Amino acid sequence: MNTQTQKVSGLDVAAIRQEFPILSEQVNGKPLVYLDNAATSQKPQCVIDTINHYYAAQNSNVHRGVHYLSQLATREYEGARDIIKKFLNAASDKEIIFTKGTTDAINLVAMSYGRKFIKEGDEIIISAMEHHANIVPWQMLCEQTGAVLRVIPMNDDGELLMEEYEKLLSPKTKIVAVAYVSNSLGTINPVHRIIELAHAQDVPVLIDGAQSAPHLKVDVRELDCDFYAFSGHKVCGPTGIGVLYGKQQWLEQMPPVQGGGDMIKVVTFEKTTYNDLPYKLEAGTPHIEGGIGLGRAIQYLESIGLDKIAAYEHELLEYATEVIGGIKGVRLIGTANQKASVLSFVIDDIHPHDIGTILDQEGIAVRAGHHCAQPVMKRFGVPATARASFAFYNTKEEIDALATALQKVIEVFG
Ligand code: C6P
Repeated sequence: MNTQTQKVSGLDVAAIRQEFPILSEQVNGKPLVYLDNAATSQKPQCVIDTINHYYAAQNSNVHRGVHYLSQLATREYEGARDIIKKFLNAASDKEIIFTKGTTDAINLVAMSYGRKFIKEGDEIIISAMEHHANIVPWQMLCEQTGAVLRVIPMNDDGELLMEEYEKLLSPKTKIVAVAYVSNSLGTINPVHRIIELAHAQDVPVLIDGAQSAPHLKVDVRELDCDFYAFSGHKVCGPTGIGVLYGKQQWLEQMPPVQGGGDMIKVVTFEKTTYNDLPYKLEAGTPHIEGGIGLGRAIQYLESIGLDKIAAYEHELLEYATEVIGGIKGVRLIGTANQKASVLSFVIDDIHPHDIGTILDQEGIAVRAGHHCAQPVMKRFGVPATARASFAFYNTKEEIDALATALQKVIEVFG
């Protein structure tokens, strides 16, 4: 362990690593070096235990039973909602909608807000660096309604051209949807300014928080975003659970997209009245242990401190930029001034899949591909990139291991 690293950030990374059982695994006879955190984070023992405990001692359906277990499960599940509300500093539990993840949350807004408020000729603004999850649902909405998708361009460093954004905003704009942090470039977008400019024209803003939630402290009221979406599995929680935060004033007006149990008050064959928020937008038996596990994951992150996590990961990113970016033949894709946790790169003519395969032989996990951001690859004229993405349990030694393995890649293909 690099003691300098520990001292500057105030994190005891060696102790933190002990809490993640998977980090002790061997891969191809080498210690696992997990640098694919933007795809999904690893899980600490406390989250694994919470899920085990749920099935061992609490399992029951929620919001339905008068019996002990149902009330217990409901209390735990709603307790998790409250943890998330406080984590985001939302005004009310009614503003926290459990979803399957970021994708599901954005689709919910596109299909519900979209159906209600977006008509033919209206415009939806997204950015050039969006994940497919923040492109395709809006395209589908455009196909259904005749609305038009407008895209904020970016420069060669992977920074949004804000003056172009200002030009795109118009009375036709009905929503702006942008990522806080790009998964393929690592850019931290100026979301405060994006929201301010949109609100000046009464346009609501959805922030895709999939890559910001694990790394940046977000206060939705200070940010003043209208919607904020994130995934549990990227914040040390389980897969299949995520959150849509929405301002109550919007959620109240939004029709349900799915009908079924839990989202109703009264059903007759003639007419159904819908439940209050948040249940109106949560049809069916939810992912109960997912919600509870996510609550535990957020408590865990908060016990470390998002500010400390951000500072330490920033050190890791700076170190990796220097060490990996300094290797002859490596070209970094995404060199924005403000970045978080993601280092995307290509090496001369070596295909990123070959890079990923050789790194895997060394026990190093990175993602190689288009990262579900094909328009970004097109913008930078590459078919794919290799991407190392860091979490607070990574170390500078692991970045050194990556650098050594990349030298091997270059030797093999060079
Ligand atoms: N990005 C990556 O490797 P889901 O799959 O719903 O949990 O998250 C979708 C999503 C939306 N927006 C951004 C900015 C994202 O990064 C992701 C997920 C992963 O980059 C898997 S493709």
